[in-house]
Amino acid sequence: MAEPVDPTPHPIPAIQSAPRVLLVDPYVAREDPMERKFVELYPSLGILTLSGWLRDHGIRVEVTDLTFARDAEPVTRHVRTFRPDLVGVHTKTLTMPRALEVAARARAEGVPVLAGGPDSATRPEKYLDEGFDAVVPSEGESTLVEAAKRVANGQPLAGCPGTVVRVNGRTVRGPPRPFLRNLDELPLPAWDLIDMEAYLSAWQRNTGERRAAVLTSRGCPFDCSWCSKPTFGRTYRQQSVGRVLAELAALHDRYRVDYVRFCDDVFGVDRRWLEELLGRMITDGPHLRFECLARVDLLRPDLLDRMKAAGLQRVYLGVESGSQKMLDAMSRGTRLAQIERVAASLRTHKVRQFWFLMLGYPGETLDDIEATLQLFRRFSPEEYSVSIAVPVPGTRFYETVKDRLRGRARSTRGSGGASLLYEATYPESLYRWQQVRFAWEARLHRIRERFSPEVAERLSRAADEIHERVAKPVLLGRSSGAPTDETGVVDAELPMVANRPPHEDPST
Ligand code: B12
Ligand code: SF4
Repeated sequence: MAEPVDPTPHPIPAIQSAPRVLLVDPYVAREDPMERKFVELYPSLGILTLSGWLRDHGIRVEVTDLTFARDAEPVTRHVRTFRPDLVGVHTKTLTMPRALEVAARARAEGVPVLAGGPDSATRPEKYLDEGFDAVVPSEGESTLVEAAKRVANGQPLAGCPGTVVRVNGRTVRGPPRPFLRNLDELPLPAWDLIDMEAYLSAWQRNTGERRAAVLTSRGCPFDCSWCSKPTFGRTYRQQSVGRVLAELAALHDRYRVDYVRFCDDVFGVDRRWLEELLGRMITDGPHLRFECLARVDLLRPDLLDRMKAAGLQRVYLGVESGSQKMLDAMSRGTRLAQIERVAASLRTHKVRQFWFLMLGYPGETLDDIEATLQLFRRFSPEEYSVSIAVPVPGTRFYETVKDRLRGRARSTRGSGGASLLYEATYPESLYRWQQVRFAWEARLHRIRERFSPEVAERLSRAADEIHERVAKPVLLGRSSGAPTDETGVVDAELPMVANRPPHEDPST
């Protein structure tokens, strides 16, 4: 296989008439309460890849990354100095208020604004209502090049393939734009346009490692019923091993990166591809430590040996439930036996495991939740997140429960998973209580490891007793005197689980 040529750095074409685009990541870390507790800072790969692509296509591009800023003021300054033809904003549900502010600032300077990214892809109308000139609800590279040229040439955006715009109050969708077929055409992310050192030294201070994010594929071929895949849908495209190694080498050589998070929805869908990558990482380097999201049906024990040898430190696993019935209901396509085998094998290989668990999916009974807790107890993952199922528009899960939505405002963290958004089998307080049981179980595990297994065992039994004799009857409304919520079911005030969901969805 031919090695792809490292396409960066790209000299900016010295043509004065080249269209100018300013891309903005509106995420301000200091405003994010999660970020104060846990470091999980990576620059947006969407912004960086788009930037590299635009440069390759003769467009002058700069980036305002608000991650380390105090507010959105740098946007105004940057628009005034750079004088772009177009401002493009990356959107997530969490950052919508800031994205709207960025749009207002750009418009105040007379510059049209485009939105792209997962939140605007799910609800483009909202962004158009709030002052954006267009939304790009899918893969952005080619669409942004065409949009920039149109704007610079004074042509309308209406009808541009891959866009959604308003014309005389009507929402007009341009024809769909085909996905890029060959992901090796993508340039390396334009790391030089942001302050990479700020990210890397934040990681270094907190973990001793210089960590960066890498994406080797786009999309996911699986079909879990609650998973929302707004931008890339069910398509699946993979970069070549050579292209991935070129990116790893560039991060290592230019930025002294020594730890990589593979951000693919599912890392290593293609077994042969993964084998080749691991082999080359082991023999040729760069020798980096890494973490990834994986599916239990793909992580075979012999593969784990190779992954460990290549530097694997941590795996995120979408375990979801300890009940086969629920895994089937979610169309996970995984078996309990696979979860058990992988969890045991990761322990043997001394690879940290982060489990994603979900409560409250339709059809789940208390016995199913108990089965999940027992599985959790048996394998005691080092890290976990247990969320309450979030019906995201566009998913089969959403379609199933859309007549039972509780009409709550969307959580600003997107699929927050901390509250119940539809009328499920049990009251929200029951799920919150179950989350507390998982948190308690995780603490007991630490006691078991550090102090005394006997004490942990006794506390574990006591917790089960409290659940059976007190919590369950109270929360299911079988005792009087407890406050009830709007559905008439008992709703006790329960603490939130204090673990971090670094990611709710997709959770493989
Ligand atoms: C890696 C990742 C992370 C990493 C890195 C985050 C980062 N800085 O980008 C970490 C773990 C830190 C993270 C954190 C969070 N994440 Co996250 N993350 C992802 C993941 C798996 C990949 C993102 C990625 O790199 N994609 C690859 C790039 C190339 O795609 P892209 O960003 O979508 O960009 C393309 C298009 O959208 C479009 N585009 C994007 N922006 C723009 C702008 C313009 C102008 C245009 C024209 C086009 C355009 O073109 C791009 C190239 O084709 C996605 C799932 C996914 N498959 O996308 C979730 C995802 C983006 N995360 C999500 C969430 C909820 C979060 C958190 C809020 C979770 C939490 N509990 O804290 C935080 C937010 C933190 C933050 N900084 O914003 C949700 C967002 C849902 C939503 N509606 O907002 C997603 C979609 C997962 C999901 N399905 O729920 N995340
Ligand atoms: S949850 Fe993971 S495996 Fe399932 S469809 Fe979503 S991205 Fe794919």
